[in-house]
Amino acid sequence: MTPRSLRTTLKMDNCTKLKLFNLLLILCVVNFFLYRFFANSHHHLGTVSMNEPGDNNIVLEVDSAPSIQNIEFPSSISSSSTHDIGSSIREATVADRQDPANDLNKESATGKIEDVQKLDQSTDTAADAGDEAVIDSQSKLTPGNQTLGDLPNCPVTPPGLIGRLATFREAQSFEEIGRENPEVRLGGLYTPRSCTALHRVAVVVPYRNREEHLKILVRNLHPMLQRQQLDYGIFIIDQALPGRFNRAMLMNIGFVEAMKRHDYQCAIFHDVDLIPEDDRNIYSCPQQPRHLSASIDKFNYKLPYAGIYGGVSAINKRQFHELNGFSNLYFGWGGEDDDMAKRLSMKGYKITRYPMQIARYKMIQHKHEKFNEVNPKRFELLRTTSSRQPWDGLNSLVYTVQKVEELPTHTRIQVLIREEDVPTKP
Ligand code: UD2
Ligand code: MN
Repeated sequence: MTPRSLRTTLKMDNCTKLKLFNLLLILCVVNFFLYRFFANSHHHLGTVSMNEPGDNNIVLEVDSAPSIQNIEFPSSISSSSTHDIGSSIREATVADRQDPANDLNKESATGKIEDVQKLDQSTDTAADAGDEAVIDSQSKLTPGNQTLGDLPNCPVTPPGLIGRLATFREAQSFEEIGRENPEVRLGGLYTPRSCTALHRVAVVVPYRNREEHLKILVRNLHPMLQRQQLDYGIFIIDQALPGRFNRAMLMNIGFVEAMKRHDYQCAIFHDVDLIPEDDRNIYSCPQQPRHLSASIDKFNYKLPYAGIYGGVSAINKRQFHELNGFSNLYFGWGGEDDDMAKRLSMKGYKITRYPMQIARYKMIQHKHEKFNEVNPKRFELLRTTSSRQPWDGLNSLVYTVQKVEELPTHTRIQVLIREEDVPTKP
């Protein structure tokens, strides 16, 4: 090859290389857009109607858009070999950014994040600065205004989490469960000893005559909530006979009674028969209302409808006041949770959820009780949610506390509700 022809070959090569490079660049850009397009269409839940068995469709927007982030997986979780950690899909919220559960956007020892789904793209309507009910990481207050001196704040990701849990499915006495949890104080109260909790949480359980369920619930909850390093109390609001059961009103009462006793930042409303299966399902105070029991065995670990808000839910104090709590008018089974979902949407809040792999619960099998028969008026009531909201709720509560008991595992508040005393008009 002469020097001249060599030069031509080299020149040709450079030219081809440039063309190839350009082609690759174009392919990369096209690929990027294609990926974004498919990721979006895969995760968009869109508008879904809430189909209660029977009729009545309430349309609720569940907004979502994906985003992928890289966060390292905490060693406490990745090192667990005995438990199934589940997958990493997470319906995170923008407002969750400061939330301990936010650090759970991760997967296995590789630290790889497959998917982070945002359910809540909102502009933090609820996360206003100065929201005292949201994480108050500087606070040294504990229930009862105890000062914990110079304890550091608890870490955002509790170090002792296990992941998927082997749930207890049998009951012992409350005393025995208390002995199993020696750091839980009388009344079912707990404050972490080594650090100042980031969240002060009242767990409120609407209740009547389900002692076996209650024993199983508190046996499962106490170890989990302690590992989550929360400052919490468990309040059982026990509706005395006679009268039809009113779950929503009991939750209103539980909220008021718990807040009277301690300086809680939020409430977690908890059905007695739902047993959490994963301790990464953190019972922290959310910035947007959170539906915790998204994934229940009874529903094959699928969301029955997008706007479902029954089972276990969390809301901060200020928002609950703003909503005027739950309606007091739902006597008997059904509708009260959908009424709350409508209140939330009316006020511009969005229901947020943890990923289905984490928000898992077992429901203890049961029959419907005699005094909790399906409420035939529920659909009629649901049509007037927005007009009732200003006067039907926390500001129209009428009840009598009959008895307060501080047990080793919980505070039991027995209340009498008289259906005829509950205001039905403004
Ligand atoms: C669904 C909802 C529940 C509620 C209810 C309609 C889920 C997972 N659960 O539950 O939150 O909206 O429908 O009202 O979406 N209870 C007693 N004693 C009674 C009756 C009820 O303690 O005699 C309490 C207990 O905490 C129970 C809860 O009320 O878990 C809900 O009642 P349910 O379990 O009979 O109703 P279920 O499972 O259909
Ligand atoms: Mn149930």
